[in-house]
Amino acid sequence: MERTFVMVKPDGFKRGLVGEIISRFERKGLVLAEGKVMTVSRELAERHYSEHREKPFFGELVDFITSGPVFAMVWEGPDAVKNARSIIGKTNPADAAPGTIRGDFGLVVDYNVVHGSDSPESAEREIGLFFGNN
Ligand code: 3AN
Repeated sequence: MERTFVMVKPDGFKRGLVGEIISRFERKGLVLAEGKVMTVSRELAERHYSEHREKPFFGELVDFITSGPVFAMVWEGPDAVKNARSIIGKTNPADAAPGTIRGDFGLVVDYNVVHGSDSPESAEREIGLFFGNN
């Protein structure tokens, strides 16, 4: 059994997509282990996105993720990280297949609706950041 971290970003939250997104993970068979509405502090955002610190879009990424409420979740199941990413779709919604969350609800990479961990190691790191190490 594996865990992954998924977050409905401020654009998805504002658009009322939390229920739709939860439903897609449940239909796939993953199990919701944690979930909460929260506002991400700049400190948490900078730690969460530390791998992108040198990228030109880092400032905008931090501004965006701290701009309003998000819905943070932990999902469990076999291959949870890969299964969650296949439900979410490619980073750029323009490349994401229809039927994926980003393919169905996203338009541009800056506002791509949802985040999902990219490896089991990132998942544990991100779960620790957002939920503490429980
Ligand atoms: P993913 O969220 O699919 O794992 P990452 O980790 O490469 O993708 O990127 C983290 C976030 O940074 C993305 N969700 C997206 O919002 C933003 N991002 C990635 N690439 C770009 C880009 N070229 N321009 C603007 N924002 C980007």
